[in-house]
Amino acid sequence: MKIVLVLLNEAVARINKTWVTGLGRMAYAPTTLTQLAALVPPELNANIEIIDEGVSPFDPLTIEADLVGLSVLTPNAPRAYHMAAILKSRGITVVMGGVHASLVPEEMIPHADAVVVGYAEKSWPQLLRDFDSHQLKKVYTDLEPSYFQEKLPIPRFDLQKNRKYFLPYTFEATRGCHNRCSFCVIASCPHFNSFLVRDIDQVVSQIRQSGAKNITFLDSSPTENMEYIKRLYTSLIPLKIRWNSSVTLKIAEDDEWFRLAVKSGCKGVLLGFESLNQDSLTAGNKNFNQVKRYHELIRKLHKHGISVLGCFVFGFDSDTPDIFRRTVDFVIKAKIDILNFTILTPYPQTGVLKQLQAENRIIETGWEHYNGTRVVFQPANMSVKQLQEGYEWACLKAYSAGAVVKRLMPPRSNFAINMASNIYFSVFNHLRFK
Ligand code: B12
Ligand code: SF4
Repeated sequence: MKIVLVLLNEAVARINKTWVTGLGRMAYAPTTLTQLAALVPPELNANIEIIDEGVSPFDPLTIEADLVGLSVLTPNAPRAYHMAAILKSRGITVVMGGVHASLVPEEMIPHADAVVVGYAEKSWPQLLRDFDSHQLKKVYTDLEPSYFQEKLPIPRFDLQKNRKYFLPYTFEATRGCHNRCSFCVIASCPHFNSFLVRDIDQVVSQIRQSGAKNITFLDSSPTENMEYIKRLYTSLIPLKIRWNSSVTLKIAEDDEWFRLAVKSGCKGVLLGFESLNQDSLTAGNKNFNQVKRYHELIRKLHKHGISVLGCFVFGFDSDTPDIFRRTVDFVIKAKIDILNFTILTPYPQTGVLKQLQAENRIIETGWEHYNGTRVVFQPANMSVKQLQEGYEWACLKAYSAGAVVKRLMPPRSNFAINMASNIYFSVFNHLRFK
């Protein structure tokens, strides 16, 4: 049996430049495909191929497979449906899973031979056994995600094009989140919002087995359980690795977090600042972020040799047209190492979507526009054009040569990798917006 697992990425595919995919993602590899590949039952003797569209093209017209598994985030759904039609016309069985499958399974069902809802550690191996015995069902759902605490196989890094990523080794220690930010899919989707932790010995053992010395945790919000995370960091110390992970601003005053993070090899954190408007944070149900503490926290992280990937969202109801200039000025002054700006996007099931629908403010329903770079709703305090143009201006300005130099100089820890990432994102933004 030949199985091909594909992680679609319409952003890279849309640019359609071989050298963009050739360059590779200047960041981490996804973990979805390597994990799904590891779950394929050994008795099926399957030949498995994984394709991350972020770094390799995928052509449904030429791919050879018995079964193609498509991992679908919302902006990729229309392409997934188009590709599924081609694959099915060639007699290839199409299975769809991923966040969009879990948010709106009913939409996906007509396009796929089978849809996997929620996490797939139990359902995916069962689906493959059913396929092998010609008993494929239409929908598979893991109702009890407690298997995350069980022993899981090590991700199949051997199938991944490791050389195409800066950080090929990605892991998970926790899943889900306790918080309920109104714009976040993890918060609103019942399949993903329970906070789960893995057995620390297993996490450590998987990292050790992989032989990786530079890893990334793709957990949504691992610092939700500080007691757990400090035990994890303590167990990472003997591995002598370097690691990156997302965190929330809840770490700000926890000196022990800093001590253990540094001692265990923390080199970078992803921080969802989201906004410089405290009112927007309150409306988004994320007012544990205190804007007045941002500068101090970034300084503290830099002092400890930890780089910051700062995420900001534009288009909250309290945002006025000055938000773009204010944010760019802030990120330069605060010297944030790497930036991710997005436009507020009302993903299925989120509180933001419910509010905008109730107020009749959705102006675009095509999922291909729901990629965080397009305005799909009527903003409250500016026009659609102002939000779209202000967002693109902010991306280009914050990644302009002058701004990059101001943000990264004088050189701090991780200077070379941060500079390389900034150059990549700067070029990527020009391709997207110019
Ligand atoms: C790493 C990551 C990325 C990576 C890789 C994407 C990926 N799918 O792995 C990159 C950088 C490419 C990325 C990009 C984006 N991301 Co992202 N990303 C994440 C993050 C932090 C972790 C994903 C992950 O690895 N989870 C762990 C794995 C094991 O879980 P999983 O992918 O869900 O897979 C499990 C199941 O879903 C299922 N499954 C998944 N696919 C398939 C396929 C088959 C065939 C089967 C059987 C099962 C199956 O089985 C897996 C094992 O249980 C999540 C947050 C989160 N914690 O999920 C956000 C998240 C998925 N991203 C999100 C968003 C918004 C984006 C962007 C639009 C952001 C942006 N504006 O730039 C882009 C879209 C890119 C594009 N245009 O295609 C949203 C999802 C929105 C949505 N409705 O789809 C999330 C949930 C963040 C959030 N809190 O809102 N992202
Ligand atoms: S803290 Fe992060 S992962 Fe948790 S609900 Fe808010 S945005 Fe989502």
